[in-house]
Amino acid sequence: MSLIFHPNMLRAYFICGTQDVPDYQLDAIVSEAIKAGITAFQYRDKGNSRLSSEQRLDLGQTLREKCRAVGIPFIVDDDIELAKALDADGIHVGQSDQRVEQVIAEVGDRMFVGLSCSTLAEVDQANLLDGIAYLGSGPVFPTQSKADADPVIGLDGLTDLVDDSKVPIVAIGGITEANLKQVAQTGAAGVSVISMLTQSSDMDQTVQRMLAAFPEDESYK
Ligand code: TZP
Ligand code: MG
Repeated sequence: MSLIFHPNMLRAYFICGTQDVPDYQLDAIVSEAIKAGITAFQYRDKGNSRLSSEQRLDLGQTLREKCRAVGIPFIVDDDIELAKALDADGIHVGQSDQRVEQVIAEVGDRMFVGLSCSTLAEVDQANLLDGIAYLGSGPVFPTQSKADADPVIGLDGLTDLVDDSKVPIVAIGGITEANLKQVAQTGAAGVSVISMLTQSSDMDQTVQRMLAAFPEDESYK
């Protein structure tokens, strides 16, 4: 059984893979983040460090079970076969990945779908579709974690996308404890982060600050 999407899942959304931390540390880091109270985890494995499909399945299974044990969604980035094999709760795709219409048609009945949108034109396109649960928008600020990131959209750019989108938006890119409150003021439902958590010296405190900046939205219940 996979979890039904809820916007509160976007409050403290952690993304990690072997491009962010060595594979032998992933399990421990994700476990620590889960213990600290993240509201979603995305397994995103890209680039040179990418594991073989067998290894991804193996590690993914471990991470998937950890998320299941505490009832937070396990989301796979851009790998429909892996998402299916791991019975993921969600799949996230970018604009240059497999077309979102195809993803919705193939797995939309068994997992929720997230889409990256960094321009108003992309949000307008997404608004025409049914079956997208949330959008991921950014980079809001410069990021060290993605070499081929789109141009920075800034807080004003993010606000425009939030105002335009018919589904909740999770902000991404360069989010730190110092800018969390400003990001929350844009109307985003939460933040998705890599380095803020992988480089945190106190994960409990970092996650608490994320949750405090994005209080649980009771109106969704
Ligand atoms: N997509 C847009 S920016 C980004 C991704 C995956 C990287 C976010 O990483 P960080 O370390 O939170 O800036
Ligand atoms: Mg992608």
